[in-house]
Amino acid sequence: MYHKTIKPFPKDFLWGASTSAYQVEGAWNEDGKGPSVMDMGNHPKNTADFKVTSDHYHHYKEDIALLAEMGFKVYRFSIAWTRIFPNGTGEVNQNGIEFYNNLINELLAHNIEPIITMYHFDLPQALQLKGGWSNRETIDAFENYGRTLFINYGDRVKYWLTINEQNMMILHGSALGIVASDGESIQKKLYQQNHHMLLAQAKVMKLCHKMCPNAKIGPAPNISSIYPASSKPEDVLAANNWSSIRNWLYLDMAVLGRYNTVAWSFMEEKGCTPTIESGDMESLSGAKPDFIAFNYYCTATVAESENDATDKSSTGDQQIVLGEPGIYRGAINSNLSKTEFGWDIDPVGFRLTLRELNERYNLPLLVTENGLGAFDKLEEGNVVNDDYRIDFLRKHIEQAQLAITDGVKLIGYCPWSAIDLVSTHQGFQKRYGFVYVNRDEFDLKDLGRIRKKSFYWYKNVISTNGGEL
Ligand code: BGP
Repeated sequence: MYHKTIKPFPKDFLWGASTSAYQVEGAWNEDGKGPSVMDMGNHPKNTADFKVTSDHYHHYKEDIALLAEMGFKVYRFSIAWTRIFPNGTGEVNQNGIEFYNNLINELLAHNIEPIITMYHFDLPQALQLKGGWSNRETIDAFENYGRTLFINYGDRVKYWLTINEQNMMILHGSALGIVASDGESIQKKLYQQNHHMLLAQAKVMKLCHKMCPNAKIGPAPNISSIYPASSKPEDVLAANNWSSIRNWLYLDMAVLGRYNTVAWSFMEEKGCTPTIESGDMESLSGAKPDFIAFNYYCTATVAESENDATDKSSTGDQQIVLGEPGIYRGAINSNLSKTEFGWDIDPVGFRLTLRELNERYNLPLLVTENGLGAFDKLEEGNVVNDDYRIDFLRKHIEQAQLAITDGVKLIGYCPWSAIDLVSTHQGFQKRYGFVYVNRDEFDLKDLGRIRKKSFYWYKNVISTNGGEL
């Protein structure tokens, strides 16, 4: 649709950017922090580990000053569960409580609203050893952790996100370093874990509304529109299959309190429907989010499954689609270019995704990740000319504005990432930030902070409220 007049971004639009604790903080075993599954060395050995990362734990004041300089209205970060509860449950670690108190206060002192992700892939290792999300006790541990966060930070924090990319943890756990492959029963196990995470999320949303009536809470999956490889009806059906399994399974439950029917029939077909205990469905339908936060990197394109041994399962990368035997297979979209890391670039697909979410759920939307991973180069005179990132973000923000003009209730945009940090499985060489962190894969150098060209560009975007892109 071509619009004669493009609507401006709303006056109170939440411009900012995102990080996650295990990828940015470092200080992995300091001040009483317990180990998380991410600290247990699951990352590929030729990439940086998560021990020091960007050392934000020791640089947070300097980092927040930089975010303030860009004019951020919000900053989306995650709390490391293991700083609050080193063992996932039990005794609270006061040093951890204090670190996030300081972080939140520092942000507010700079007029930046915190948006907190409660859990971003880094499950406490102590819980993992007791079965992790397969164990229903982890649901209670998450609720207890949520309660502790609301008690300590609920007086100042208005925006909460429950679980980052639950769908990617279930579909691509090994790419994220969080699930060991475990033979044939793995899918059954994963969808049971998924059910428990959905329950944990519902409980925490309910609790948040009870304890912090002025705060808002929502899920934060990775959502993308799915294209059929052709107009062949079987391809279109395959796209519908993948969308139900990848997207709507998670959001239908979070928003509508029910299992998506196609996703359920997929689980039946694969013999991996979860065991649902009495009271579970009431808990799930009794909680409602205030908004939907979602991460968008690119669309996916799929074709009809061949239903033979040539169908492959997706594993290696959270954005590269291979397929699901008997359900769909990944296809190449020749209309799209790719990033240096092989991810499709699709700004128009971003507008489509926003529209689909808006139509399906009619809730305010918050973009909590979107961005370009690239091999940035620090050039002479300490400059980083990341014009490719500016181009990527500009095109996506343009499409976000068109989506707003289409009628989508978009409340904010937080690209990935505020500053450079360690990628999920491709180390420090894959950079996303507005701020360059001076270290290499293994050489920590001085960890200095250097403003990239995109830093100045984004500052102007924010100060003109998207008027100048
Ligand atoms: C999302 C995660 C982030 C982040 C981002 C970029 O899946 O929520 O934690 O890292 O993707 O991915 P990567 O680091 O693999 O490039």
